Amino acid sequence: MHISNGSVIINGRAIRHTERLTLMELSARFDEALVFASRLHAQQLRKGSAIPYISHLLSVAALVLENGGSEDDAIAALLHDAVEDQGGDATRQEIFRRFGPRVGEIVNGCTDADTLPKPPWQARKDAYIAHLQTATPSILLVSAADKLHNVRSLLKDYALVGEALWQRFKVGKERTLWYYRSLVEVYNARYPTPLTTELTRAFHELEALVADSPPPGNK
Ligand SMILES: [Mn+2]
Repeated sequence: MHISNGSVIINGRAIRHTERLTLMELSARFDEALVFASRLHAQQLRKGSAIPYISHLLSVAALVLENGGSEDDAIAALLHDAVEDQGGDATRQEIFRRFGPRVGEIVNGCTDADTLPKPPWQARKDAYIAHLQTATPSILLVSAADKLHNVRSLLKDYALVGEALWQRFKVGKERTLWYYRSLVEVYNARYPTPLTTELTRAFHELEALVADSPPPGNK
């Protein structure tokens, strides 16, 4: 693919250029990751819905490509929940073997628990937020794209079910919102890009929507 001039988005930033530029073409590795992710998550649904889980992985991969991610970043986006939700360390090893260490390290950086039972929620989330302080741009890109798609799903589902939405979350409304607020802060500090701006806007929309709503049955 070639384009002659103008601006391109590279790693989340608009770059002006005047020379011919060779843009990325996705290879058979990407196709392999698509099928691998689809099979791995075939039995999984999105939280509190009948939506096949692959929809989330396709959306996160699309956001990564739209925001200047590389092929490795996009493959990692397709596989970012594979270790956590589908097989733990055995799946991690298969990802390293099939897609290489660059993809494997991004998936590791997007995984907050790979043991069952998972460690306690607060310690796990505190550790994940701390880890983002030193995470690579690729990890920040995939992680922020993941959270943007989750916040968009929350906005859509809140319109459907209202405050009952929070029953899907082990720790309920306030701590779930705290987690997203903390992540948005880290992305803004470490990865100030249009993707982060969009995530921040969507999260503020969610906060405004749910502010001061009483819990269900408490009106
Ligand atoms: Mn995810």
